[in-house]
Amino acid sequence: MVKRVAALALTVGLVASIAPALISLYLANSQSIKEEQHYAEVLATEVLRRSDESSRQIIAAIDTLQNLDPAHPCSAVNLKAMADIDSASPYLQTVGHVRNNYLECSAYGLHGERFPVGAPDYISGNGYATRINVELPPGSGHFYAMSEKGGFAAVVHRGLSTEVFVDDPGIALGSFARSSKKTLLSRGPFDARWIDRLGERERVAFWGGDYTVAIIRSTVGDYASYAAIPARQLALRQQQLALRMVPIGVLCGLVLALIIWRLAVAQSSMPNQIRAALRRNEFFLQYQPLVELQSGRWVGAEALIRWRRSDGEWVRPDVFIPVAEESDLILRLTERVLQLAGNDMKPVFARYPEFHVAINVSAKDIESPQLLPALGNLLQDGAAEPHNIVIEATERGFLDAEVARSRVTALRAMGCKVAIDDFGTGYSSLAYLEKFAVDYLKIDKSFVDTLGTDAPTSQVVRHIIEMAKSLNYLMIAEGVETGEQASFLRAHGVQYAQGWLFAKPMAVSDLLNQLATKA
Ligand code: G
Ligand code: G
Ligand code: MN
Repeated sequence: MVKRVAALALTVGLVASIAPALISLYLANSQSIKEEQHYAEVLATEVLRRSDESSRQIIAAIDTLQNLDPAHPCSAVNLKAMADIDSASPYLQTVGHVRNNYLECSAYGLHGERFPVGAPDYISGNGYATRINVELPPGSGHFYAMSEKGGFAAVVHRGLSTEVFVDDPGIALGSFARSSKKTLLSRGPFDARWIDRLGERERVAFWGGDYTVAIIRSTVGDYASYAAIPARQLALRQQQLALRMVPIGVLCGLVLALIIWRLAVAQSSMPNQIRAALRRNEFFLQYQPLVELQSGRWVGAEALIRWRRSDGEWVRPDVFIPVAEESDLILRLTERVLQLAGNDMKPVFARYPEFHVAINVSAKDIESPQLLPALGNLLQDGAAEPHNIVIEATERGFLDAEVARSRVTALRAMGCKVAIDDFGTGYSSLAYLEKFAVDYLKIDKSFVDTLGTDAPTSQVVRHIIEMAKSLNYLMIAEGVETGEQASFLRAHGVQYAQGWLFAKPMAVSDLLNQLATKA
């Protein structure tokens, strides 16, 4: 029972502690994807800002250049104007004039040997011819991008829009022309399929398999800027976030598991276990014979409750009786004991009509109005006659002398006998002894143990015996283990005894067998 509850609590607890960890891992992952997409958007926004600004300056510069004298594009006046534009446009490397794919002059002046710039890579919808890889001056190893319209051109540094500080050199940044789908200034790999993800939208962010990608459309020109962060960055972010979140999840899980464990333990508390044991019929009785000291005959037996769990474990009465006594469960236990004793003893009384069974009752039973009706049922079933029943109550049962008096009187009026159990160990107010009579006084084992020793309490037995005699009570000595103890008690007029010297508690079948020779 306890093992089953423990196993259940363990299983539920395990699930309860793992689930939050898994959930936090899942949350860490989706949160990481969100954060990563946000970072990609921040980068794409910066690329776009730079692209837009350089586009504006290119457009403004070329617009201004269109006003220059096209017949003498490289005149001194024009060169002066170019230098002015150049110094006013921080994003522009220079401005100049192109004819037949040669840069003839620029803000730097006339180029004696005109610089070849190659054919345009691409011409935009509004007539800008774009070259994205122009070496200036030729052989210098410095490459630029060039936009040209009507022979006038603006030159920008190739890294202008993409030299954004990033924490992973693997991050791809750039812009692409939307109509021609060609990449403009960019660095790192670019996947043409990303363009389709943007479609006609202003911006997108998505997980593209190997990259976390964000794309934002320009409002200045026919292009969009993008940032693509390699998968390893996402994995890294997820790992870091998981390292922070999973322990919290595990902690939540442990707290949850603890709560569940406590609930399970409460559910399996002793009172609940007793209730379950009553339902499952795990209680039964053993009987310890009561011996007449003069003759050695067995004249009765004390019913002692036993609890064997379904898993075979025995629970001692000293463990569960006090718990049952704290709640009203003891009433149900006593009721069960009366039923069991009735069934068990029926064949015994049939063969030995004078034999008796002693039933232990608690203080609560004495106070309860249930006790007499329960006994009445037993007698009505024909299982026993009143004189076959002895009710054993400890002195605690007589604390409320008035209630005890009416109950004991009623029991004896029915014809049952009453015994004071564990005499001398309890509250011993003894006041009740003046108010009503009982039949037996059971001398507690602790006093019997002292017989023949020089313990100071060894004298108590003599006094108890004297008192019982003067009150005309029959005496039962408990826990008799040696022949010397038995001899002493017999010599001092104690009529009955129980103890291992005679017999240990036994099953009713053993009792019936042994009665053949002992009755
Ligand atoms: O022999 P055993 O270990 O069972 O006895 C332990 C204690 O439990 C004894 O004090 C005995 O009186 C008590 N006890 C045994 N059976 C019952 C019972 O049916 N009802 C009550 N109230 N006490 C019992
Ligand atoms: O308090 P009550 O009389 O109900 O308790 C009886 C208890 O004493 C039972 O647990 C029973 O097993 C135990 N018992 C009975 N006889 C002996 C005995 O001779 N020696 C010991 N040690 N215990 C005994
Ligand atoms: Mn008893």
